[in-house]
Amino acid sequence: ILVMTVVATPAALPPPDKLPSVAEFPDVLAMRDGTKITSKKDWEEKRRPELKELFQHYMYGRYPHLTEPVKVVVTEKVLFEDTQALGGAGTLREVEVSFSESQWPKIYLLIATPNGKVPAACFVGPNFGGNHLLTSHEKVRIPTAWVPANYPGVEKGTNKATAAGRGKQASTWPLQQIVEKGYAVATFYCGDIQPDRPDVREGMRATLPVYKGDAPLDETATVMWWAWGCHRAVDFLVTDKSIDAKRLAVVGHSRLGKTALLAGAFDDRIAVVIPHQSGCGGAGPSRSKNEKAETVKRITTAFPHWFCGHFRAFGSDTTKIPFDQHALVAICAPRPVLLTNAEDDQWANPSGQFDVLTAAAPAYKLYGDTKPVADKMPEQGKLSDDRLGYFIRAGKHSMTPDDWKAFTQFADKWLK
Ligand code: GTR
Repeated sequence: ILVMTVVATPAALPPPDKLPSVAEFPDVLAMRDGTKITSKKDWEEKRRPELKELFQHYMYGRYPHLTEPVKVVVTEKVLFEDTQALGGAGTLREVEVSFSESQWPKIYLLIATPNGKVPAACFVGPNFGGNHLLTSHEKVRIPTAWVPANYPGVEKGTNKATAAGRGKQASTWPLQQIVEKGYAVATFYCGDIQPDRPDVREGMRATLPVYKGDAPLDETATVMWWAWGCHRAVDFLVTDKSIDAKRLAVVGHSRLGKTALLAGAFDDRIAVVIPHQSGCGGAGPSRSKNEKAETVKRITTAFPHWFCGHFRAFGSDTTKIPFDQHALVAICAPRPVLLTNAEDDQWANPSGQFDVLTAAAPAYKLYGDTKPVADKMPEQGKLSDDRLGYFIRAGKHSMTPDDWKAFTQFADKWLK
């Protein structure tokens, strides 16, 4: 499988403190020089590339391995396949995906496909602690990479996953429920691409140069690495005959929801984008009116590695950010995006996320959808399945079988 060689051209952009202050969301259709975009053509040729450049430079860091033309060749090996898994409803397998550069870490895709219903539309996304947490199937590989200490079955003091974790988070990616709805699902451990900790040249970050002083302020940050990993999973899925390459939906929860949105924005092969409770740095606005929500200052302090150095520099003055998160949603246009939330999870800013959808709508209108988003936030438990969709349920910060009901219901409209 051979993948693109795009060369990014870092533009001369001012440092964060030299940018003009804009109190509201910057107009998604206005270029930095003030030119207003009125056609799909100019959006695609001018504003969309400008936004992609701005998001790399000021927030997520550069899209990996494009500054030099590097070929990302992916090869795969099936580690196991069980055609009678998931109560007989599906086939479960795990595929080892490796890259052309042999020193790069591998990813391990756990794939469930609905028996008798292939090629199937497929949900794809990273998981937090390893594939083995999502099923008790004993063939599923235990990660060997660093895993966070607070996950089930992780050995004390060593950050090593063990078999004691098998199936302990099965409700977060309910494989059987998904295949019973006729969908395939593919997931991988995010830490195989990039372990979730700062300042260590490990995972894919080990492929970056080591600097004597500080790293460049637009160096690829962890959320961008994870999004890149999603794209590498997509590289495999589009070649697999049990998957319908035209019907892929990217899903992720929380920090991995931020990842899902970025992955969708930067890869047009992804047909539907579902960031779940993604909050600040994802579908939550940086210019927030919700006082209970996480702020840019807070997130860049607590998780300095998720975003690039420039983003940290905005600190408490988010008015200088030359975009807001509506622009990341807009980059996905005209592809459907579903933002899902929970009432008790104000930290992820559910109402701010609805504002983000509304502010992204002008880009979608360029594609002829005259009403891409609901007039107001839908009531609890009721899916708004517009092209810019929204769902909020009761309860807390988690990804549950009920959330997956909303995801598959949205997919029933946009991927069937
Ligand atoms: C929190 C963080 C959120 C969200 C969450 C998660 O601590 O503040 O932005 O990413 O972690 O990933 O569960």
